[in-house]
Amino acid sequence: MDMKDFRLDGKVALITGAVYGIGFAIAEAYAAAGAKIVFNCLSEDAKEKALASYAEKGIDALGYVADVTKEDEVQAMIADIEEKLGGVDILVNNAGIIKRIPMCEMSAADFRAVIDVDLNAPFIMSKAVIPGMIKKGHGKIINICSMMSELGRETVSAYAAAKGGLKMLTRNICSEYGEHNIQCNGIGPGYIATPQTAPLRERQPDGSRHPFDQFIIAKTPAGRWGTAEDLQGPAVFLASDASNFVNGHILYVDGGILAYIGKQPG
Ligand code: NAP
Ligand code: GCO
Repeated sequence: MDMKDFRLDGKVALITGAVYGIGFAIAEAYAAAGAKIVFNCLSEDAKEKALASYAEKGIDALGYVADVTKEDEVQAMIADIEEKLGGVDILVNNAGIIKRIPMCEMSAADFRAVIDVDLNAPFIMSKAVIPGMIKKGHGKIINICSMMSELGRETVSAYAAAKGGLKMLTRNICSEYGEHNIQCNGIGPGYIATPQTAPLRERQPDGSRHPFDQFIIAKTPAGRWGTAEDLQGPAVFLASDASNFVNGHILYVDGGILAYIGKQPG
């Protein structure tokens, strides 16, 4: 066992939606491990802001404006990466949205929008990079799943359906392309303090913690929300040669939520 197996030197890593939050933290860790960072986002403004954020960290990232749900934009981005950098070695399907609406009040359009970004897009992205990975003789695809890949809760029907589907897409890519030395695994973060969960942590008018914030603290053996940095080590492991015989696995990084019935109230 050589510790260099945990390095990413010489690898090109594309992390979708990596302008802040979990994606940005994963990109930071990959850069520290030696990878060339590539990201996409939805606007020139977001790209410029992200490039500045990366530069502040000493990371010379390559950014694209590309909507992960638009196959033509994705194909053009991947073709340009192949021309400029020789293709993608590591893909992290990180870009995602959530719409917290009771199912019977949710429009079909809203349901489809969540499925489009959180499930259809990882299919589009993976389909775009796998041919190049086959030519290279190796590849890593990491899908950012969720507690909702295993559990439901009120108001997140579309998100849970998407993340449950993403778990099975992960296993199917493993099944279909493992023979090409492509490993496809998932990371299932617990409740992480990012802009996506900010509404669940807002202080109440009386200054008390949000009820959901208190609920998550009681449900998490670690007794805290996760940080994007908590995901960095697992993400580097799954992108590195150290995990070449790990395939089709969802690595839950949740502080123990899935193992725990929850703290007794009072
Ligand atoms: P976030 O703060 O909402 O960031 C998501 C990023 O994805 C944003 O930059 C967003 O762009 C981008 N994005 C959305 N739709 C896109 C599209 N069509 N094309 C390109 N980029 C797009 O989310 P996060 O908390 O960092 O979560 C990142 C991933 O982890 C998501 O897949 C999420 O479901 C998953 N996750 C999060 C948690 C958590 O507790 N935070 C836990 C488990 C799993 P804009 O900035 O333009 O909106
Ligand atoms: C929610 C949260 C969660 C987290 C994450 C948990 O409303 O329940 O947004 O879904 O984002 O997916 O793993």
